Amino acid sequence: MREEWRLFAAIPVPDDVRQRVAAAIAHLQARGYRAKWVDPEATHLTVKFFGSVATDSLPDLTRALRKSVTGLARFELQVHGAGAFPHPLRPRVLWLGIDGETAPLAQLVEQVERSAGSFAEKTDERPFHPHLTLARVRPEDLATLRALPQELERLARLPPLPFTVDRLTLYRSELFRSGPRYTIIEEFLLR
Ligand code: 2AM
Repeated sequence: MREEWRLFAAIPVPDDVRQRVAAAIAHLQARGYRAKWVDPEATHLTVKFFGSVATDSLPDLTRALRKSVTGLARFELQVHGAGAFPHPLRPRVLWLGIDGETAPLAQLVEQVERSAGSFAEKTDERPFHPHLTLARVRPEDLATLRALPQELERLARLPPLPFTVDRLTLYRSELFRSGPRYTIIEEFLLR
């Protein structure tokens, strides 16, 4: 049978950003919030989720991703802001926001979409909204998220935390009962 891997392309983040995610999670947990928290060590900024891709296509996909970063220089982003998808009053995903040099980020996203978008299992029509996921909210968690808009505002007031984007990484995601495990397939360095 032909093998398929669950793949996504993302920007890896440095230690201090992972620590910011861990601190935000600890803050919300201390409020008694329950949710499916991410492992802060696995934090990344998703650029493109491909879903299941035949392993036969990996050479073509990596070639397409390499092409998509060609000519792009490193840039600076910041962790800043916090929110919930689709809305703080109907939360399904809790996140920390991203700002800074969002123009080169948008260019990277556009070039990845143009070069490699056809490898995705499904097309995602939603506009790209850069974020670092903190948690996924299950229906049974909702009652624990007291005063969520106010808590998100509190997290949003933390000082912006800058980091450098110097690469795009192709990850494989394997889902286990204990949570997802991400492994690096290939890295594409920016200039
Ligand atoms: P996230 O960036 O909001 O956390 C690996 O699953 C990564 O791809 C996750 O970080 C996840 O979301 C992102 N992703 C985007 N679309 C997805 C989808 N339809 N299913 C699973 N993960 C998705």
